[in-house]
Amino acid sequence: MSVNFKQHIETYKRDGFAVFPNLYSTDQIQQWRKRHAELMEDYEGQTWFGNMLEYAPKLMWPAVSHPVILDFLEQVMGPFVQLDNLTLAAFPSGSTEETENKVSGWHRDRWAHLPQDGIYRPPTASNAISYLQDLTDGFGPLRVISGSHRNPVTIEDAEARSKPHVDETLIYMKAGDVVVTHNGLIHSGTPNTSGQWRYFFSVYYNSSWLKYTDNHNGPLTQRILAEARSRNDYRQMRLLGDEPQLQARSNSGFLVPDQQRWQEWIAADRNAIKSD
Ligand SMILES: O=C(O)CCC(=O)C(=O)O
Repeated sequence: MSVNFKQHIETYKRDGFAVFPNLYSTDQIQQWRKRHAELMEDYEGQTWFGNMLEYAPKLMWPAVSHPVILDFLEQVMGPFVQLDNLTLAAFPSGSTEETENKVSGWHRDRWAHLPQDGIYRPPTASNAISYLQDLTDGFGPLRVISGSHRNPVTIEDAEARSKPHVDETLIYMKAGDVVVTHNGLIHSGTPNTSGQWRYFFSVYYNSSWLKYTDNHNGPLTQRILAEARSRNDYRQMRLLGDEPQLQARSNSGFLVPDQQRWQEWIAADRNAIKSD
């Protein structure tokens, strides 16, 4: 897979998001939808599931550890990328009259802050969002306010938080595309009026210097961690909160450019992996 990382990094820094087309296969998407339907049946109509790694480790791990997403995030966050939470949800369809001229709810994401000064700063968390169907006007596009990860954009009026915004961009994601958002980017979904479920899938990563939201202590998640440890795969271990180098790397002295250090650590992690 050839991905233009330089272009994606520039876009992400400028706009607060970057779209990676076609990262997940139709087969994966079908399996994730099927698993969601099973969970809905098991949990009597619940539609929102966090902790998805423990619910479906084999189906979910390829998304969580996707090399394109991780390579990208390591360039914008440094090699400090952990899984904060993994969510699979389905939004029911509502009527067009009720949802006319409405958005689902503008917000910045977990671990963000209100930017002050227009200057880009690396994210403390980043969301890899995808949808398990193409987003049309009926299914409801993703809406973003470009640049709001750098600028002190506020929406203080409660009613305006569910109205279209003058500076919004609508993104009609295709099934299989992944949009990676800076946690300071203001965004919103759009109410679903398609007559079908609208599936939303979020792999939310945060800095491994922070706590994480999901519970990574379940037996199935721990089995993945044990396997990563057996290969000395620090990048995969770190995703699940285990990072032997954290104390040294988070106290490195900070006397050379961060980017330079990050590349050294990324290479060191790669070289440490045991080959079979
Ligand atoms: O529904 C969507 O399209 C976006 C949802 C979202 O951004 C969120 O839940 O944080």
